[in-house]
Amino acid sequence: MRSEHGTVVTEQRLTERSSWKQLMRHFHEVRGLELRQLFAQDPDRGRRMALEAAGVYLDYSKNRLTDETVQLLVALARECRLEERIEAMFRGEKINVSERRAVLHVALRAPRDQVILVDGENVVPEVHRVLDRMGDFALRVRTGEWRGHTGLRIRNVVNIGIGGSDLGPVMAYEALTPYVDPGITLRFVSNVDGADLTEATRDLEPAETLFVVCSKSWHTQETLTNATSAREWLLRRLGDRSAVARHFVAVSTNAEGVREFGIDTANMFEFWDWVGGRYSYDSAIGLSLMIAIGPERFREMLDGFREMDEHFRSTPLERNLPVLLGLIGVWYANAFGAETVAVLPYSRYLRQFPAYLQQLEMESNGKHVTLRGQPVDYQTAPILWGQPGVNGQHSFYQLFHQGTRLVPCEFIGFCRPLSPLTHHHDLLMANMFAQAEALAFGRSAEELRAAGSPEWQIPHRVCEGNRPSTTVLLDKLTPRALGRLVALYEHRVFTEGTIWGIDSFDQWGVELGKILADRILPELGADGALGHDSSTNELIRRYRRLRSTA
Ligand code: G6Q
Repeated sequence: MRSEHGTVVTEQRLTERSSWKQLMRHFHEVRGLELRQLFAQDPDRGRRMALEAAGVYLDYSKNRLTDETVQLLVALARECRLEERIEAMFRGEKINVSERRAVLHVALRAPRDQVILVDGENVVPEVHRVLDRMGDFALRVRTGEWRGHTGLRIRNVVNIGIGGSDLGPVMAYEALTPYVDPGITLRFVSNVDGADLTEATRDLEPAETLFVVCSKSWHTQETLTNATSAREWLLRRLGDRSAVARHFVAVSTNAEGVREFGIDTANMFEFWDWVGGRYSYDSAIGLSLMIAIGPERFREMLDGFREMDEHFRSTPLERNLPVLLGLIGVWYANAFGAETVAVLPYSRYLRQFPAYLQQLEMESNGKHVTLRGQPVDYQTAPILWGQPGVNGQHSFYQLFHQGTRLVPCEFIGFCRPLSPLTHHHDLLMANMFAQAEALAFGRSAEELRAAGSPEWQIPHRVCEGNRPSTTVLLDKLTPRALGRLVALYEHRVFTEGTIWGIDSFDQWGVELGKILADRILPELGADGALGHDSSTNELIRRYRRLRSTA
């Protein structure tokens, strides 16, 4: 059915759907199946249960599922109207119901000739106008045409922003380090902890530094505080207030706020309310990244996003990579009751990727009510975490292999390295493949005995196996590959959110803390009575005492 805003909304409780009930009955039949057994029964499983599209190879064979599981998951997706929801998003319908907004990050990478209407207006020409302006500005900085107030070339770019205005650019900058212009130093300031700005600017020359202040709303206290302190830092060294115009640019939807702050709106790059913060780094929020890698590389990245968008929109659910990845997420969260998912990139350059995905998944799908505001009676987003593989092997992987919890793992690797030390790459990838194999098949008491293990040690050494994992394999980490990978996960989150029937595009949960912090801030420097709970009151009192003696 359709809501008053024309949005398709779920009308039946997920747990009452026939496909859900069938899936859960099926779970009780297959929950005891062992991956060893499944692979032994079907020697072709590793080839059959893999998909390739838009340059991404997805091997889901080492998951605890059968062909029937996949069929039932797809049937569930159909009953939850996933196909219609995908179309609704691409058509610009207001599927973010709690904020009454369209969700159109896909328009950020649409080709120039595509038409996507929001409230009757085609947004694609605007997207390209801003992209062209960004490209022009990035080139001027990179070539030295845009100079600082004293005439010196810009050598440092500091991105100030938080949450969605930080995590994407940081992640992508780290991921694309080998493509970064070596003449430009890019730093990121997000935390309101003064140490962030102090450390980021410690060794920078103000006359050679450009600040890119990113805030969709231009109301975010952390960002505005950092931007104000950055302006003071600049003016302390350069003196002249007019220097701000050459050293500050803004990325925002709020022109008035930007003007009030003192940044010329001629140096403001816009985006729109239909781009969610955590889905925005391919908008103007990626300006600092574009300065670092250049507009051509940035556009290659957008091409990668678009390839995955097209695959997601046009491929039947059974062969759709983001859909499969999302459905497997639902299978573990709701059937097995897995609390977490570990994302393990075997690439140093993807070290920020788990942190980025954490926001994407947990802020999008960490919800407790359906689109119609009804409490859910099933789990929604898992706790997503992770860090680059190999290092983790020497740390927390022990729990994966022999701990008591089920942690579905997602391995991400590349066939070709970026480092000139190419001989390291085989070792890196051997480890990734070996971990997935070890998790799935383990090592039995018989195998240990045959290998000569002393009997008393065997219980400690046995690895039961049957630990599920999915492997995502790409050719090489390029801007295009990064775009494909990020879009894969964006649409995976969308798929899960659609099954759970929730609004993946709002984030009301972060509001409360902000409101309370605003209330507490003036209390910290005052003496008056406190009206919080006894714990908060006591913490504030103690802070007041020690703060005044500091
Ligand atoms: C992302 C969230 C949130 C947001 C930050 C920064 O989806 O909305 O992380 O990006 O709170 O907001 P501003 O860009 O408005 O400063």
